[in-house]
Amino acid sequence: MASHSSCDSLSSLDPELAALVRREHERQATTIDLIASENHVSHAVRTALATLLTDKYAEGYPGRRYYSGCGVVDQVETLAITRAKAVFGADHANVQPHAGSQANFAAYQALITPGATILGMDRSHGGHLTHGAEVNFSGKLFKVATYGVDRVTERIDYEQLRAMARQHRPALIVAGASSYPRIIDFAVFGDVAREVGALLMVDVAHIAGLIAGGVHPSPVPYADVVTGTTQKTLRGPRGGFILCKAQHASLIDSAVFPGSQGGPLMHVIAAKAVCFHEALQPAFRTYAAAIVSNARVMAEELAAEGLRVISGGTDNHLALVDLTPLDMTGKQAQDALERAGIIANRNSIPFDTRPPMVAGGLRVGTPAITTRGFSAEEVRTVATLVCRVLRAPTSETVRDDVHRSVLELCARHPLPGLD
Ligand code: DSN
Repeated sequence: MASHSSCDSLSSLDPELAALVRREHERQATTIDLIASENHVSHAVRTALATLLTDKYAEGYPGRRYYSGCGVVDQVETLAITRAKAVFGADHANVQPHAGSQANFAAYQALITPGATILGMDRSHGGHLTHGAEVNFSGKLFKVATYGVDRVTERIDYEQLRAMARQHRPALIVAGASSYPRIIDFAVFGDVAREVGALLMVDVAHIAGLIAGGVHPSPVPYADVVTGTTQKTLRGPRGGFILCKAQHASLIDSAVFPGSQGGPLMHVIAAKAVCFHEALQPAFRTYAAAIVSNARVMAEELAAEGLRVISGGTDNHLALVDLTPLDMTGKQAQDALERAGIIANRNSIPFDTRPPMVAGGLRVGTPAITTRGFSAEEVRTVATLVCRVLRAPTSETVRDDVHRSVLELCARHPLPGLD
């Protein structure tokens, strides 16, 4: 275990921290991770993250830096940019955003001004904080109108989207979600944006890997700007990126630096380059397809066990469960599952009556367990374990029984990328 934790040199220098890293390794190795936004990176990504590229200040962009000594990191960043463009077929890529929120902040800054109206997906229907939530900068800086899902189908109500766009005439429409289990029709978003003279930004943070792997349609042909993160389905380091059409390139670059960030994290950009390289390999298409088929199996089994799955299933990497028929909150479900060794998160569901900290739903995703190599049959077993816990959240017998099964499954699938 110790050597796998990349912690050997830390052990003597900083035993306190090394012990914490080991504990986190142990936790990940012995639990089943169903958090839809998490994944396990490859050894190559982790190696790039741990390089001395972290030492270098490189404000600016390749060939136009503010400090000297940037010849090598220029090539690192250019490699990441070239690969990102190849993965997504984009005109331009900026790989400097430290995270998805920073990518979104920069995109807004490039495209619109404070006080402008944005039209984004309601957070309880699946939208992200940065798509206009009032507690977030996006809700404070902009006037916000929202669209959501249809009450019956629980799929995006594209007619409502069009009606809201006509009514509010937003400067920018934001597509993309954190907890929406269905394919998003970016062509319709593009059409609505054109009709009302709005720009279109698509946040693909969750589905970037599915797009790269060819199992979700790409927004690149329709969107002015696409933002994303590398750590979720794309299975790279924590970080953001922005893709855009050529005409927005200079505004996007200026909005990232100097507009909203200082020196780029060159070690993370190096790891992004590795991640984009991995995403270009044929094996990544197989991985992306397996994420989706595993999520389908998960949703089917949860439904077969009698749970209400929002929208009746999934087309992507996640499923959402409505816990109200079980008279249980998302928080209670999350805590009960964690006690049994299953890590998932409470989540608001469409038309939720509970606050987000409590929430009426549970979000489950398959990127991490697919990376660990869980077969469809094992995913089915995981779903039945989830159901057992949700049906008897306070039973110690069920908890112990499920925990034993979790440990057996985890033992069969060691954490990847640690050799
Ligand atoms: N925290 C991410 C998620 O879990 O979806 C979104 O930022």
